[in-house]
Amino acid sequence: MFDLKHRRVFVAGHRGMVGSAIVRRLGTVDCQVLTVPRSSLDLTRQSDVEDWFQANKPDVVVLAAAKVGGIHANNVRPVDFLADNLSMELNVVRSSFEHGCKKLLFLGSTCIYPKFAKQPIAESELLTGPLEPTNEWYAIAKIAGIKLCQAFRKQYGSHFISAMPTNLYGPGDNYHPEDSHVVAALIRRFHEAKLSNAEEVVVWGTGMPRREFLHVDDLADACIFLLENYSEGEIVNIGWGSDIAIGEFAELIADIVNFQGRIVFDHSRPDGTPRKLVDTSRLNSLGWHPNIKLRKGLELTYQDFLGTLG
Ligand code: GFB
Repeated sequence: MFDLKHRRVFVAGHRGMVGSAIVRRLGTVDCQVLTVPRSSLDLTRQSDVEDWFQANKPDVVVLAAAKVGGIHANNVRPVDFLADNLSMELNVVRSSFEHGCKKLLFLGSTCIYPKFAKQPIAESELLTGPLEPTNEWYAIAKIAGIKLCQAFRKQYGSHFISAMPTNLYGPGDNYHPEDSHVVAALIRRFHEAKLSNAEEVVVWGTGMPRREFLHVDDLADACIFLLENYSEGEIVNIGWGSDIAIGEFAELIADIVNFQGRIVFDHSRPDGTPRKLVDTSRLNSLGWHPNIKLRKGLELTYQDFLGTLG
């Protein structure tokens, strides 16, 4: 058991969907949360990161900062997804070590697993086969982050851990029509179609791929649980436990938004990984389980989206 009480906890990436959920969850813990806006600290700049750690010396670091995006953004901006993520990881993890951080949580993604990994995907599937091409740049950066944490543990005994969340959604998501992940993209598209009385909504790909979705508040709760209860080198999957086909998911969003027209599929857009349901038995056996059911979580997220419209 690692006690977060009275610790200085740095959440890198606190403005993002994941980082902001972790800051909210840390609000229930008696600790001091440290954040720094991107305008004051660019995590891709090594010497600036070193100076910030020298001045602030956090006890605990959560690395939630990352260049993220949906299937299209990953596919068309490989340099950003590989280079920015590698720089942030190296700078933050190494500075954490050099300035006496006692516990670090690195957040990866389930796209680190091979495209055709055995389902549900156990942590042991890492590096057993080729990656999905649309997100291999991001996946390689995240695999490097995992290995970096494991290297510090092996060489110096650092308590650096890594968690692999499944596809996430929730308040604070990026609702950009092209760059977002599927949940935010479809909430926006179905909502706009309803307002304009459109007859149909286009969903990318065949509708056949399956995705597992976890509400970001569940993810944040799992992160705090792992910080407090886990300190092994092996990565830990964080997921909901079941998945849904994108076609069926689109119908669910249409229902929540109350769009009554047709759904059509654009086969010229990529499907990506056919399926990536994770095996969460490692996390479940430690005693953690998710709470927020998909429909309820999506209804809350739709409310969050409406709030962004002003
Ligand atoms: O959420 P998404 O972009 O992430 O796409 P990935 C999930 C599935 O939804 C894919 C389909 O099969 C998409 O083709 N989809 C349908 C759409 N309509 C849309 C749409 O309007 N927008 C989007 N974005 N998708 C990302 C990786 O993969 O997942 C990242 O590229 C990361 O590296 C992230 O791992 C969690 O699950 O395909």
